[in-house]
Amino acid sequence: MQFETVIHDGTVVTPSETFKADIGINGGVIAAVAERIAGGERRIDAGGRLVMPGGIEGHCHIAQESSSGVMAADDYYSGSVSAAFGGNSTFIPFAAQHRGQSIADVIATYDGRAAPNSVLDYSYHLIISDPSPAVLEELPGVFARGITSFKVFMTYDLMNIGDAGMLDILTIAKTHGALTMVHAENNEMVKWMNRRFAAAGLTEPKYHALSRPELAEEEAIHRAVSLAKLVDAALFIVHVSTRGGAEIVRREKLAGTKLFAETCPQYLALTRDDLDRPGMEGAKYICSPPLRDHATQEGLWQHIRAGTFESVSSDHAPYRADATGKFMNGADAPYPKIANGMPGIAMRLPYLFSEGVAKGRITLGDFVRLSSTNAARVFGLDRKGAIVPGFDADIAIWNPDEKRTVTLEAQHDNMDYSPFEGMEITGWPELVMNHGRTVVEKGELKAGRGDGRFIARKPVDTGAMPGHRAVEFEVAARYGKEIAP
Ligand code: DUC
Ligand code: ZN
Ligand code: ZN
Ligand code: ZN
Repeated sequence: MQFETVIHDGTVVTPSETFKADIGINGGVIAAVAERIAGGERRIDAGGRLVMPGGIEGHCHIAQESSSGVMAADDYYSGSVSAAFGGNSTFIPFAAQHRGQSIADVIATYDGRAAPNSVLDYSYHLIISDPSPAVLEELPGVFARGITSFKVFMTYDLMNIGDAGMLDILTIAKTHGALTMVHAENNEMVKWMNRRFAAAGLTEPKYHALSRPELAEEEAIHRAVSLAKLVDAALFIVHVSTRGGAEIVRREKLAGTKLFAETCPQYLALTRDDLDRPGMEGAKYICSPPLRDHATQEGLWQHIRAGTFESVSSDHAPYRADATGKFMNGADAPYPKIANGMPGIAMRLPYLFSEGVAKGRITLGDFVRLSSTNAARVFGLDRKGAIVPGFDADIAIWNPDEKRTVTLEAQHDNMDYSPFEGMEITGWPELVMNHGRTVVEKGELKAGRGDGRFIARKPVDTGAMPGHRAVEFEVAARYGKEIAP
């Protein structure tokens, strides 16, 4: 067989195995994985390198207006370029409904933003902020288009849909095999804390963290899980930031609840002390749920190792530290009026590799699962997330020994700061491929605006519970190997 591209002499990583192999690629698809593959119109030398499935970024805010009207600094071009430089082949940003808007209008808007601009394959999670009867009627058409997940909020007055709204959506999702994602924080607790701090004149950025206590997340996660169980629907808890919340997820999964969850690098790398930097510097570290403490970081790593989380996602929410973003309401705005979120789409995988794999906290197989395979499985990308024949050639070639100090310039996004600036990283992606196209190679962008494709996703596969084990079996089965149960 003749191949368009052959990646040779690399070390291939799957969730369950690491082995030397060559990869043959034709028509954007992995056509062969074998010990030696000769020929190839293009031969890519991966000697001394790790060859892994390209990252799948399952949580990022691209070309999205927040409910208070702040536009993300990254559009589908800069967002996808930054993701690619960070080792991702595919991403799934949000298409966000504002109240009163029809879903058809939302999807058309995001198609217009994404299709002409994305250098990577993409899909959307639909954010629903207004589950009116007319909107609920539109949802089956959205699933039919291959948008099989959406996010709802339990916090923010302009987003929170209430328990009954969540039950309506969970019920429809269950009928169609869609996955409901939830931002879980108790809105009333946060608002009550905000009023108390405002009355006492405590409005600097550091009070943001205190205003959104761990209990607000833990209570909401417990409630969200209870609502999902009431109607027997699958649920995905986004950006878990507390040990208590993670413990609820772990317990429920062990009991067989159809539950998935993620955490994010910022909760592993930073603490609420970063909000107390001089002047208004702390505003750069305002995100929700907020940064916690060192004990939480350690606890979240333990949960990562224990399999509590399917994925580690960036929650890239890029608001510049100027009047277009963080300081939209003035340079001295009180913390409730500062945009929530921080950038990190390019740092998710280097950080996870460096602090996880290079420091011995997780295995290479864990890295592949957390960065790619599980997101593909959970979000219905049935031809992505693993290096197996028949799958898309979405591949990242990593130099596990490369050392870098993080700089803003290396992010390739439209931001004016990086919360990871100055960190020392071991391991970096050198070449990123999407559907057989080289997107990034040796620090250079090789793909063009609009080269990425919209990917229609499959329904959520709750038969894959608890997730990564099923993926291991599937990958092993394709290679004709056995894994002990
Ligand atoms: N939730 C997110 O998922 N991202 C940014 C801000 C928020 O509240
Ligand atoms: Zn959120
Ligand atoms: Zn987010
Ligand atoms: Zn496992």
